[in-house]
Amino acid sequence: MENNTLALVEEAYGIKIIPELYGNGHINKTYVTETYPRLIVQEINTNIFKDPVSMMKNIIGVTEHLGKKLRACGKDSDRYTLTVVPAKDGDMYKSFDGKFYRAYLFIEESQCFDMVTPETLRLAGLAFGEFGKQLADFPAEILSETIPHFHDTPSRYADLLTAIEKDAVGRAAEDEAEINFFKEYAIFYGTVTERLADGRLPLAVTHNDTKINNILFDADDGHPLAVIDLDTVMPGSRLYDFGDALRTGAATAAEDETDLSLVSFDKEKFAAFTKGYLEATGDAITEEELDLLPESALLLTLECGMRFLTDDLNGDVYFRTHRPRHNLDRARNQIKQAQEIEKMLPELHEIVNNCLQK
Ligand code: ADP
Ligand code: GN1
Ligand code: MG
Repeated sequence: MENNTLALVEEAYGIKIIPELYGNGHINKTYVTETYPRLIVQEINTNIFKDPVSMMKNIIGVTEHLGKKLRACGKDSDRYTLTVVPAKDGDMYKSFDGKFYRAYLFIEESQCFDMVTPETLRLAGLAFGEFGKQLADFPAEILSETIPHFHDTPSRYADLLTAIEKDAVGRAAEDEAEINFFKEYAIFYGTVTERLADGRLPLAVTHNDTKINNILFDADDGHPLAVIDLDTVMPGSRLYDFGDALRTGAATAAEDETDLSLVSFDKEKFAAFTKGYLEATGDAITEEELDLLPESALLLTLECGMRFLTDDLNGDVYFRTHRPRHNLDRARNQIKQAQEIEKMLPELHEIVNNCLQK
């Protein structure tokens, strides 16, 4: 945030901001206030979220819905869900240069993790499962699609093909091996979208960005507090939430680890998350969804890998990068993880069956 804009944001909220980026998110710019009660202040990435006003409407609707339910059972909604803090004259602050800023109450004494233990992952399964359950009666029709075709994997594949064709920064020849890898899976990409389209899979209000660092845990006892990063809450498939949580939660290395010998998929963590998730979702989950849980981890890993490779080909215009060719490193990492998941699919199905029998 440039200093003159920063001062205006401070004025709009009556706060003082620490002028350093906070957290590990790839999309928005996140800051914390110096003043108490502390707030999280985010500059919304409007290259990605083209309609921030509708997005905030979604978030306010969802957090009020969750907040009401929490308060009804005696829980502190300021701690167990995000709470939007309005600016002096509106839900957000729009700066003179067209940037949008929003604020949330900072959930104190919390922590988030990029890598977790199986027990923490079981709790994350409960938290994401419960999140979906609490939103089952949210009127999906009032939600705007904040990023069209977000988890439409065939459309992500089409984006990759377009990026290869354009070759905007001349990297296509160098990325040939990775490109060929993703081409081999073309018929698999419709696994969820085709079944949503013909009704074999149900639509639900889903989070759509269930990266494991999008849950805040209690710093004291390690229990899940709030599911955060609600920018992509939209109608979708529960398989997106399940698969993406495992893509990150059961990873054996960081998403950008370049020593690929370290990159695999942890079956014990898969089992732990599945146990928690199925306990929370109970009867709401259908047979068809259960049958595809292992494939969803593969699909979401392939999809994210394609998105990283597409961004590398487009010249790093979407995900925040911290070093040259960072997106290519991330894509290679996801390729290795996808290869490992694919080999494990029969065992992962067995794990799901075991969880169902208990
Ligand atoms: P991004 O969309 O860029 O991933 P997030 O909304 O996930 O942004 O926020 C980035 C980081 O900021 C989170 O990973 C978490 O560490 C921290 N964070 C976000 N909201 C809160 C909050 N209300 N209280 C405490 N920390 C938060
Ligand atoms: C982004 O915002 P963040 O860092 O939680 C991205 C996800 C990707 C993820 C990959 C809105 O998530 O879809 O899976 O990076 N969010 C958006 O790390 O594109
Ligand atoms: Mg995030």
